[in-house]
Amino acid sequence: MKENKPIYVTQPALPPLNEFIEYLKQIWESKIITNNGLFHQQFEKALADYLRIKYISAFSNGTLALVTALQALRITGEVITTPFSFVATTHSLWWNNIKPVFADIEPEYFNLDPEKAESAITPQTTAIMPVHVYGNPCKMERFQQIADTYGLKLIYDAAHAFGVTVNGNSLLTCGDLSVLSFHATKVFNTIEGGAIICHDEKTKQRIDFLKNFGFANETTIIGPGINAKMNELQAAYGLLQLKYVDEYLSKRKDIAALYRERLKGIEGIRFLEDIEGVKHSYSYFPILVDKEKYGISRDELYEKLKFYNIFCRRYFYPLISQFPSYRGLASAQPDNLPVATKVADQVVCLPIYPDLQPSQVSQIVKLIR
Ligand code: T4K
Repeated sequence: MKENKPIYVTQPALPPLNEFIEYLKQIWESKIITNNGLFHQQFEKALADYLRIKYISAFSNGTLALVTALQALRITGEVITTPFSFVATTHSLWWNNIKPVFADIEPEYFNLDPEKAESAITPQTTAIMPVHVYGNPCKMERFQQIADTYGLKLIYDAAHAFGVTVNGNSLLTCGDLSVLSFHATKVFNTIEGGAIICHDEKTKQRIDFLKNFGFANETTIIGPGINAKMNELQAAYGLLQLKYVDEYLSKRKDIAALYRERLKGIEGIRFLEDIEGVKHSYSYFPILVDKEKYGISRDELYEKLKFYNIFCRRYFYPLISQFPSYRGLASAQPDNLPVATKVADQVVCLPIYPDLQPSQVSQIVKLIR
């Protein structure tokens, strides 16, 4: 039966409106609506506490946070990155006039393969930018080892990894910088938003200057900063969201468990399992469709579900390396990226969000079966 109400790949979790109105009243009262106001300051502190990290700078979105992270570390030349991500990862390099060098991903969790990244290092390489795809942690120890050996910076795109811990430690403590996204489609949203996590006061100060046009004070500009500040409405909304995020994460965990239980044993459908010692974010629920075994292709399944008003997304197809701005690069050629090419052709993300009902999961799985 065709679903009447469309089911989208995600739907933002919103905090109770009446609670938000109380915050809005305070903003209307103070008339401070942006530029490091009280809620912005409180939000950064509350985020640092929640994420168990020391230094965080809130941003208007994750893309500008990525662009600024590269600026903050003065990255130039070539940066090794993954083709299997949202296009903003590589766009942030483009905006900094940095040449992206794509290396292949691992078949298990689809993150940048450290060994392939190491092989791609040239005298022009200054940094590696892996992504914790779907919130699954990269091989962080190995990346750090490579970065230390070759004297490279390590910037993680952690857009999908809000709240993820490994053996109780936040993965945001790894590398030189990590970047979060708080976009509407993310586990934790501030409508639009993002953040950079760093490990010392000086770096945070530089990042804070850069996100505010480069202003160090009224008359000193440290460089060509950008305007990437989070406003007071977003920060207040974010403060409120922090009260509910554990509930959102726990509902997502239950939905993922239900999908796994129901999808088990379908020939040609593969899904990812949790990793021991990792607290996951359940940002996405990707499955891989093996046409030979399943009978129909990923695209045919995607279209079929769409026909029934279930709007999945093929994150991340096409690969970033296939877009016109990047496909001319030597590293973008498919024979350099066999694993990523295969995964991009087989992957589809099923709906997952806190308000998704078990009956809807059953309906989706029934169609897949
Ligand atoms: N790095 C990585 C690894 C990323 O994944 C992203 C963003 C970034 C960096 C950049 O961070 P931001 O600058 O965005 O903070 C979405 C998001 O726009 C994007 O934030 C996200 N990654 C990417 C993976 O997905 P689209 O084009 O698929 O979004 P859209 O508008 O089609 O939304 C998907 C579905 O969600 C819709 O069909 C319905 C639902 N939806 C969406 C919105 C915006 C709602 O129900 N309500 C909403 O307000 O890119």
